[in-house]
Amino acid sequence: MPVRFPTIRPSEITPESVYLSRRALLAGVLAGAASTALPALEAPSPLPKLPYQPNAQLSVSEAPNKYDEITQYNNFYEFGVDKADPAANAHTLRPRPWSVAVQGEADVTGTFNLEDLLKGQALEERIYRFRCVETWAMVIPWIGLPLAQLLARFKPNSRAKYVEFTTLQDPQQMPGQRSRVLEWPYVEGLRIDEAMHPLALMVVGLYGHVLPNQNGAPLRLIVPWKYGFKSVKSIVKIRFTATQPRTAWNVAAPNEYGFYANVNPAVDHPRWSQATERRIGAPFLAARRPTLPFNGYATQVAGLYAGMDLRRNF
Ligand SMILES: Nc1nc2c(c(=O)[nH]1)N[C@H]1C(S)=C(S)[C@@H](COP(=O)(O)O)O[C@H]1N2
Ligand SMILES: [Mo]
Repeated sequence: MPVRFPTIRPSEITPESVYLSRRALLAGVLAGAASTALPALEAPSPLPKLPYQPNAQLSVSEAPNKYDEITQYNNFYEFGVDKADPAANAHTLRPRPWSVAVQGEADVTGTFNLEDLLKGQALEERIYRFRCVETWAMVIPWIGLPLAQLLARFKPNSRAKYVEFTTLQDPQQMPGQRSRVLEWPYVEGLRIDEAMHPLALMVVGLYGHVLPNQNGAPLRLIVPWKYGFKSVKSIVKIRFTATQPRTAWNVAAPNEYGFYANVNPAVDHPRWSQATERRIGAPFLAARRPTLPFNGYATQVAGLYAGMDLRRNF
C-alpha cells in the first residue's frame, strides 16, 4: 500500500462560520481604506461542500475574486475557445465516477478510482494568485492536496525526472475536441522537482465546494508561479518519465509557449508584453498591475531555476 496520511479529526477543523468571519476581518484590515465591497466568502454553489483546513501560510492576503468571475471566465478549449464557453458547455462532462491511470517510472502504477485516491487525504484551502499568459489574473481560493503528497504515494523511481499529466479525451463529453484547435488530449508536464515543490497543488475544489466542471472537475493541477496553461484540467493520467514530456501549447506554437512557462515580466510573449496584467473584477483604474516575477512566488521557487537562462527556457 502507498504511504498513508492522517485524516483530520472534525475537532481540528475550524467551523466554517468562525473561519469565514476571521477571513472577512483579515481581508478588511488588509484592504484598508481602499477597500471596496468584499467578495462573498461563501460560494453560492449547488455543488457538494468539501471539508478543508485553510493554509494561511501558503495563501496570499488579497481578497479573492468572486465565485462568478472564477467560474464564468475560463479557458478550457475542450468546451470552446471563448471565455464564456466552458460555463455554458461543460455540463456534458461526467466527473463522477472518475479514475486516474498512473504509469511510467514509479513502483506503484495502475488505475485508481479517484475516491480511493482521496480517501483519508487532508484537503487544504490555499488562496493563490493565478496568472494567464493572455495577461489576465485572478485570486482564487482553491481546495486540494499538495501534489508532492499525492505523487509520493506512487513511489517514483530514480529515473523519474519529469511528470506528465493528461486530460480526458472523449468528444462525447468534450464537444470542443471535435475541432482541431489543439492536439488532443491536452497534455502538460513538470520537472519532478517542480512537481514536488510544496506550492504545487492538485485541486479538487474551490470556494468551499467541489470543482465546477468548467474549472477542470474533478481533478486539476495548479502551479501558481507558472502561466495558467500549465494547470491542466480533468486529469485522467499521470505518467512519470525520464525525458521531458510534450505539452499541448508548446506543440501548438513552440515559439510562443515554452515548457517552463514561468511567469516572467521580463520575457514577453512574441505577440504581446508580459510586463503588466489585468486583474479580473478590479475597478478599471486599479485593474492594470505590474506582473511579478514567478507571479509573486519568487522567494519560494526561484531556486529551482538557479543557473538557468530563463529567456531561453521560457
Ligand atoms: N485540459 C485543459 N486544461 C487547461 C486548458 C485547456 O484548454 N484544456 N486551458 C489552460 C489555460 S490557458 C488556463 S489560463 C487555465 C484556466 O483555468 P480556469 O478556467 O480554472 O481559470 O486552464 C488551463 N488548463
Ligand atoms: Mo491561459
